[in-house]
Amino acid sequence: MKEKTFIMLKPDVVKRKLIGRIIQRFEDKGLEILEIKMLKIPKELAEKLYEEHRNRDFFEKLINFITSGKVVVMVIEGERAISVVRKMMGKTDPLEAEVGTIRGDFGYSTPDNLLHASDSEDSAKREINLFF
Ligand code: FUP
Repeated sequence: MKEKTFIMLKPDVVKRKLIGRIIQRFEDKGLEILEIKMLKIPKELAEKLYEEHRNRDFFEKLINFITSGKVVVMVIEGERAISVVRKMMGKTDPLEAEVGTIRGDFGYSTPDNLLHASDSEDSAKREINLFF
């Protein structure tokens, strides 16, 4: 069944000029980009996106990073897109992420771990509605 998922390329991707190479991977895989835009996220919106982490010790650092520069947000569609994109993204900590995943190939630290992608149908709906 076709699914839509929400992806955000974080400020490290924009600063490191990796936007094209990362989007290329999704297109090469056969996923379709339905929506795309670039923006600097207001603090309140960043806090909403990451509200499940509000009480974690890394929350402030995460919000500061996400609002430190422009991000690219996308809606991507494809067969089982949510889990396919999560697999392509790799584990949260790029040092743990498998080689061949985006975080495994391009990342070396957190919270600048390149991208965010929805982890369930409910979060995909919620996150798409926050940005589009
Ligand atoms: P993920 O779904 O892989 O992006 O991971 P989480 O939703 O668990 O975490 C969201 C973001 O919080 C991560 F991308 C980076 C940051 N984070 C940390 O900085 N330290 C942690 O221990 C966990 C998450």
